[in-house]
Order: sequence, then structure tokens, then C-alpha cells
Amino acid sequence: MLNLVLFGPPGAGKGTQSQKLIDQYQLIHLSTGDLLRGEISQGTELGLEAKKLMDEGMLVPDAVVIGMISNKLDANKDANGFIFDGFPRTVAQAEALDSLLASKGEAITSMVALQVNDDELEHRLLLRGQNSGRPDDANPEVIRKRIHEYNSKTAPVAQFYQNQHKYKSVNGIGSVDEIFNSICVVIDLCKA
Ligand code: B4P
Repeated sequence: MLNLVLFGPPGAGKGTQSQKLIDQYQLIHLSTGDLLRGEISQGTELGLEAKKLMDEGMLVPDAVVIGMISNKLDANKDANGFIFDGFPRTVAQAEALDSLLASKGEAITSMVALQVNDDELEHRLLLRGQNSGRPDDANPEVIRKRIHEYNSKTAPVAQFYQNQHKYKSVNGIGSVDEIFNSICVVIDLCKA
């Protein structure tokens, strides 16, 4: 089974690349951002709580996102593998993911970390904010808060996978296809 963590700051291209990777490797896409936005659009209690935090550029509590991922793993027992997009975002989430996978006799194969500088991130998110209707993309202050949350809470997750010798760095600047090809080279080497 191929279990991939696609990692990087907000706007690094995790969602964009996931769409291509799921076709190439027949993986199930688990995006905590998409799952949370689904809860918001359905107006659930969880969604209402998450919206307040997301609109301010803050992370949603670990227990909430871990619970969502656990449900999705249980609902996809026959999967070829998973691509985790936007998860784990804290070391506690990474530890929980390891435990969830271990209970199924599985493990993360590799983490692919997209490298993009802050100016480019802000530019991409503001551009998307013009059309996406995502409140967290429209405001430079919220974008900076998201990047700050990433640097303080999410960046240490890279070290977690480095310690397991699963961390792979990929340049996230360039055309979508160029970056996709670089990611495939890394994945194919892991599978070989
Ligand atoms: P996410 O939905 O995960 O979103 P993201 O980090 O903004 O985006 P991503 O990196 O996927 O960027 P994308 O490909 O879309 O998180 C949103 C919020 O949800 C978080 O702030 C947090 O509040 C909450 N949340 C989610 N998961 C959580 C967790 N595990 N724990 C706690 N809270 C959680 O690309 C962005 C833009 O760049 C797009 O417009 C795209 O077209 C463009 N782009 C992509 N690749 C490009 C390229 N190569 N060149 C130019 N532009 C490119």
C-alpha cells in the first residue's frame, strides 16, 4: 500500500498536486481542509465551530481532524493507499496517524514536502481568493496568520518524518506539471 503525506505551507499546491496524484497512483484523497469545508457547507455543529477558527487562519483542534481521518480510513478499507493532504498539521496529529495506520498493519510510506517561499504563497492565495469565495484566502492578514501557524505548529511535523527517514523535499515553484513530474520521480523511487 502507498500512503503518502503531501506536506507544505498554505498555498504550496498540496490540493492541486493531489488531484493529479490520485489518478496516477489510484489513491484515495483525504484532505482535512476539504472535509472541514464540507462540514461548513452542510452547516453541522462541527462545521460551525471549525469555520470560526478557519476564517481567522487558526488550526482546528487535533481531536476534530483526527476523528474525521479515522472515520475515513474505516470507510475505505479496500483502498490501494491514501494521499493525506493538509494532514498531519501538528506532531500530535502525526503521532495519531501512525497509531491509526499501525492498528491496520500499515504505515506512512513517504512525506513529500513542497518548498515555496512566503511571497509566492501570499500571491497564490490572494489570487485564488478573488474567485474561490474562501474567506481565509481573501485577506492578507489572515494569510500571514496561516503562514505563522504553519511555521510554529506544522513545520515541526517535517522533523517527525525526517526522524523516520521518510522526508522528501520537492521544489514547489514552477508549472503544475513540472512539480507533478518531480513528485512522481520521488514516489517511484520509494516504490522501487
Ligand atoms: P487547506 O484546505 O489544507 O488549504 P491550503 O493549505 O490553503 O492549500 P493547498 O496547499 O492545498 O493549496 P492549493 O493546492 O489549493 O487548509 C485550510 C484551513 O483548514 C487551514 O488554515 C486550517 O484552518 C484548516 N485545517 C485543514 N487541515 C487541518 C488540520 N489537519 N488540522 C487543523 N486545521 C486544519 O493551491 C493554492 C493556490 O495556488 C491555488 O489557487 C492553486 O491554483 C495555486 N497553485 C497551485 N500550484 C501552483 C503552481 N505551481 N504555480 C502557481 N500557482 C499554483
